[in-house]
Amino acid sequence: MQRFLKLSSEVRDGLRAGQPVVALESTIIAHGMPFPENLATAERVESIVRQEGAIPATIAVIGGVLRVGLSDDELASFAARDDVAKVSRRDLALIVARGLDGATTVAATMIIAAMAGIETFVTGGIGGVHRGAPETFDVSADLLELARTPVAVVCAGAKSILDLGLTLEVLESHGVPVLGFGTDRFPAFFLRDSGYGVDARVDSEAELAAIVRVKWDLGLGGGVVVANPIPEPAEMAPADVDEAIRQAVEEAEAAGITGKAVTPFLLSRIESLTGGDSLVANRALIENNARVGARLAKALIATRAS
Ligand code: PSU
Ligand code: MN
Repeated sequence: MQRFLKLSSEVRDGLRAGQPVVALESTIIAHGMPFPENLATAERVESIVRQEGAIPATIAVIGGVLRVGLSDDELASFAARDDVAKVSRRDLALIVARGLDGATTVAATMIIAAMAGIETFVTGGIGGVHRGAPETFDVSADLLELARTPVAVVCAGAKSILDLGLTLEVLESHGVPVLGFGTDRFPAFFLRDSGYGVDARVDSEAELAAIVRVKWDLGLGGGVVVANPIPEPAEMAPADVDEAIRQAVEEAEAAGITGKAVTPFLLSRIESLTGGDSLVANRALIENNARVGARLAKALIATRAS
């Protein structure tokens, strides 16, 4: 598989030298946030990871090559273009075989991070079980990837465009630990508490790293969800979030949106329906995740040495 994979020289040298590296996804850039806020956020996240002493590795498919670590121009191009495919596990072979460009979801980013030897991945929110899934079967491939691919995913939980109760049930079925960072509540992206609990509250990056390392050393494999709530000052009003999500879900159903188009449709409608508010919150939570992720990557390196 190494023939399909290309690491930037910074990422390659860093991994060889045992430095902490943090994977970042590109679907959030190409399909999760509007231009130019997506580019500003992606650049800011990379710079926070650096400030914390880790190397950022944004992951995407370019010309059919699995790329780990993008140049500034490549990042800017993914942010500005509107013709980049959304690539999850099932799309990877097709996009690579045809030599196309693709933005990687949480699932596809985990796969490529693991190929490259990166253990920590920072994003905003993971995909999950959609509302109405008992009828539609719409369950994000992110959850199945978390079940099988050994990467720790730092996120602010998931948006309640999803059925978060069912999402947590599926994670449990597949043996994916959901660790609350400094909280015993599962966060709902814009909100610090979804109404559901986590498996365990963990208060330091060192303990997160210890749990993740033991999971892999036990041979259990698979991912871990590190659920890091949005900082309090950036939290949105629950009533505003609930109403925007209710309306967005209703519009998606009325418009007959299905498959991989569902999540991008809902995200963009929520942005419009909440005005600029959701974007400000989005940015605050992912920057917060970048800080925790970089520290977790460092702590994971320390557990290797011992
Ligand atoms: N949720 C968000 N923002 C995002 C996504 C999800 O709050 O940008 C993106 C991520 O890339 C995630 C993908 O992996 O959507 C999930 O898509 P789907 O539901 O089609 O599996
Ligand atoms: Mn889906």
